[in-house]
Parts: sequence; C-alpha cells; structure tokens
Amino acid sequence: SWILSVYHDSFPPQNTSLCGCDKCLKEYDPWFSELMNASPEPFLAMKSNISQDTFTWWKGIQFEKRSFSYYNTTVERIFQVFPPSPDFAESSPDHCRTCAVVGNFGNLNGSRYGPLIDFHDIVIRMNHGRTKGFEKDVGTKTTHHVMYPQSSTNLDNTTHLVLFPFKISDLQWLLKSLTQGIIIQHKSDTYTVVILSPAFMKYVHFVWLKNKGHYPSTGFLTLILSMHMCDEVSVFGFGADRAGNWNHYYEILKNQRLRTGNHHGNLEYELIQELYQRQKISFFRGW
Ligand SMILES: *[C@@H]1O[C@H](CO)[C@@H](O)[C@H](O)[C@H]1NC(C)=O
Ligand SMILES: *[C@@H]1O[C@H](CO)[C@@H](O)[C@H](O)[C@H]1NC(C)=O
Ligand SMILES: *[C@@H]1O[C@H](CO)[C@@H](O)[C@H](O)[C@H]1NC(C)=O
Ligand SMILES: *[C@@H]1O[C@H](CO)[C@@H](O)[C@H](O)[C@H]1NC(C)=O
Ligand SMILES: CC(=O)N[C@H]1CO[C@H](CO)[C@@H](O)[C@@H]1O
Repeated sequence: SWILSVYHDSFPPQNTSLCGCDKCLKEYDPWFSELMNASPEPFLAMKSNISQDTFTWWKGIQFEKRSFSYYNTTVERIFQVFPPSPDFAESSPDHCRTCAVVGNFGNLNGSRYGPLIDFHDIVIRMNHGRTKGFEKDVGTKTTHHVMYPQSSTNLDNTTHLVLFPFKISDLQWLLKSLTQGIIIQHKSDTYTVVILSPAFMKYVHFVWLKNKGHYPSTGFLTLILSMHMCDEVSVFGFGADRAGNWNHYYEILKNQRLRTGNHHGNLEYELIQELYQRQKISFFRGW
C-alpha cells in the first residue's frame, strides 16, 4: 500500500475516466452519444410503464389484438410472481464490465473463439445458440440468454433469461414457464429473469433504425442492449460465413433468403460496421 500511495501522489487520478477499461463505450462521440442518450430503461420493472404510443407500436409488430389494459394486467401478474429486474452495475472507474454478444452465424464455425468469448464478464447468447459440441468455437459460458417462446431452450441455473416479448402471449408464456418450472429448474431463482421493455424495442426501431424495416431483429436489439450493460462490447457470430452464406454455426439453413425476414438486415449490418469503425465495439469476423 505504500507503493500504491506513492503511485497516487505522483500520478494524481485524471478523473476523466468513465470506466476501468482502457477505452470506455461511454466516451463522448456526438453521433453515438445522441443515439445512446435517447434510450429508455431497457428492462421492464414493476413501476416502469409504457405509453399508449409505445403500446400501439408494439401491438403492430406481431399483430397483437388484445388491449392495453390486458397488457397492464399481464405485466402486473408477472411482477406478483417474481421480483423486479435487478439493477445492473453502473459503470465506474473502479471496474471494467466486458460483454461478448454471441450471434449464431456460420462465421463462428472453425473460429476457435471459445476461450476469447469465455473471457468476458457477461456472455450473451440468443435463441437456439448452444455451446455443447461447439465449445472450441463459441465457448462454454452463458451469463444471459435472449429468447422468446418460439426460440426457447432450457437454461441452467447460472444463466439469466432475457425475454424479448413480441406480444402479450409471450409474457403469458413466461408466467406459465416460471410457475411450472419449465425453462428454469429452480423456482427460487426467478430473479434471474429480465424482460426487455417494449419501450426499448421502439427506441431501437425509431432512434437507431429510423423506422426502417418492420421491427429490429433479435440480434440487433441484443447488441444495442449490451452497450447499455457494459463498458466494452465484443461482437461474435454476426454476418455471413467466408463463402457468403448465412448458415448458423450449428446448422445449415435450407432457405438462405429467409435470413432477415421482417428486419432491415442491411441497415443493421451497416450500423454495426459504423460502431466498429468508431471503435465503440470490437467485431470478430471469424476469419
Ligand atoms: C471525480 O469523479 C467523481 C465521481 O466520478 C465526482 O464525484 C467528483 O466530483 C470528481 N472530481 C472532480 C475534481 O472532478
Ligand atoms: C396501463 O398502465 C399505464 C401505466 O400504469 C397507464 O398509464 C395506462 O393508462 C394503463 N392503460 C390502460 C388501458 O389500463
Ligand atoms: C445449480 O445446478 C447445479 C446442478 O444442476 C446444482 O448442483 C447447484 O446446486 C445449483 N445451484 C443453485 C444456486 O441452485
Ligand atoms: C462447419 O465447418 C465444417 C468444416 O469446414 C463443415 O464441414 C461443416 O459443414 C460446417 N458446419 C456448418 C453448420 O456449416
Ligand atoms: C417510470 C414511468 O414511466 N412512469 C410513468 C407511468 O405513467 C405515468 C402516467 O401515465 C407517468 O406520469 C409516469 O412518468
């Protein structure tokens, strides 16, 4: 500690550091800071409520027919079953929160990124992304798994479920799964569930994608979300493989043209490249 205090005396802290990493995501950049500052709270919490505007937009993404008050009641019931989302650690000069966002694309096949991915504090996977049998390329750690009912997989008790609800029945599915212990074996671990707010989806759609496409893809939403959770973000498994195919690393897709569906894949990819060029994220191509 003597050495430490001498060190501090000779090099007084600059106090400009926003986080403990070499480079912090929140460092000012006019384009980026404007986009980030427009964000609402990413996760639903007991008291966070969405506006009529947000509900109306959200209702349109998967043609929800039921009313705002039905939505309200469902959300209330969820928070009767499990406690509100835990707050994520704020950025502070004392620590460096690192995120790996792991997409499912074929460019991970043969990448040997496993150890590099596992080295991050937070490892976010999505949908059918799996590690068993692919450890060398994708790693073994999953702290957060993003899913919606149609893409759900069983999680172990060290993984947070991050539900992306695209309609009211997705929220009802969560209620049912939690009470029946389907997706998470240990009922007492219900605090490990967080729900993306419709307000965050709308923010990504309007602020980042300028209202293009039907609604943002799960991958893009996850990437923007990770920038709210971490000081440093590394992106893996986004984009085509070496041959220009859009397979998953764990399966060859029969219909390659289905790849972006309702989403504006090109615009999302351009924004990811822009984030990379501005050194806001690290982007690992896989070759
Ligand atoms: C240094 O940062 C801390 C918190 O980050 C702040 O409370 C304090 O006022 C800052 N000190 C100076 C001299 O700017
Ligand atoms: C739903 O809840 C929000 C927030 O509590 C409230 O502002 C809104 O009026 C409610 N809407 C309906 C139709 O119950
Ligand atoms: C998590 O699951 C493992 C194996 O299934 C079990 O041994 C361990 O006790 C569980 N941990 C908690 C906190 O429930
Ligand atoms: C992964 O790469 C190997 C070797 O190139 C190849 O044989 C296999 O088909 C690939 N898997 C997928 C799902 O593309
Ligand atoms: C956290 C939050 O968004 N609270 C809002 C809930 O709704 C009321 C009225 O609709 C607003 O006044 C709050 O700001």
